[in-house]
Amino acid sequence: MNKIDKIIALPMLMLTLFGVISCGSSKGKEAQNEEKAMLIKAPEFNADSAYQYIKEQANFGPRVPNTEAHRKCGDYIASQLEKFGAKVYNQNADLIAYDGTILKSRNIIGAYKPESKKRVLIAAHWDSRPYADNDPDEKNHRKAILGVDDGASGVGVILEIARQISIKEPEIGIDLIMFDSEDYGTPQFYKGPYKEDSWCLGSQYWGRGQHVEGYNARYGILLDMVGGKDATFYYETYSASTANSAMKKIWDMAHQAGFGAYFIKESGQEVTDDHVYVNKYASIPCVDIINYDKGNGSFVNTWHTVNDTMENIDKNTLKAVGQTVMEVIYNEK
Ligand code: AHN
Ligand code: ZN
Repeated sequence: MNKIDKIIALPMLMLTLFGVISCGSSKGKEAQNEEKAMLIKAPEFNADSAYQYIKEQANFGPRVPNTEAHRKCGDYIASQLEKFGAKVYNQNADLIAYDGTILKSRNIIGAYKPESKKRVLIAAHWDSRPYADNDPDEKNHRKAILGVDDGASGVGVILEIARQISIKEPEIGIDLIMFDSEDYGTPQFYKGPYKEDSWCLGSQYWGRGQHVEGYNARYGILLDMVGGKDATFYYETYSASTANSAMKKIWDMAHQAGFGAYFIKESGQEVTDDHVYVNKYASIPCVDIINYDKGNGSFVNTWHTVNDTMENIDKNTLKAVGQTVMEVIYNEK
């Protein structure tokens, strides 16, 4: 080999070596692309339809337990699930609030392929908070909130998923769980004795005894505040530590489906929400998709205020969440 050949050979060798090395990791890329191509495309989630289901809930007024609006909305949700061909279960229970009030509660469950052992559950809470205790105006603190983003948005997305399932079922069984009495937790103004676990009463009840004996699911997906404009969903830290693989799967799917602007791959905050009790009591890993404003270190500014109304619902967000969840469940085998 003469000198000039050596000058060429060395970089060639390096290129080859580098080629081999990068091939090693880019084989993963190719395989990844193949996997992507193998993904089943879920049916098109219709955000207009989800929006309509949110509005219908809001039209009842605040769905605070022990009120007429609450009873009527419960019937509405159950009848929608029935209309979309689900097997409907009602879990009625008297649950005790932070101040001793007995809440006539109703968890509503819509099951598809109830005989299948392969299941995923999707949940939201359907009640709305009796207090706007985060409102900047103190005079509003004892007023009930309309709970459009906080409550109705998750149920609206779930009802649209039910409608989609009624047209074309995914391969696995799905349980759509509407938890009651999530948002009757101790208000900020309360001066009485402290009571533990005052939030998420419906999911605590369900976690301690499911709607069918021997119930199990691979994992759960909880939708909470999924309708706000420019919502950002971070890795909620309880989900990250107890349901990490399901969580990653959801966020990866969101990015593949083009909704990466909503599903941020960074850790957020820990939230005491229904997913905690699904995991803690029923031992089912559960992921919370919840809008969190990381810049402000808080939920959106309409949260637990009298401004949690239809004006703040954005169909693009409903689409991002609804389509992502559908892509996830239609790709389960
Ligand atoms: C607490 O504020 C303790 N948990 C938030 C869970 C929640 C309330 N989601 C909606 N409303
Ligand atoms: Zn709330």
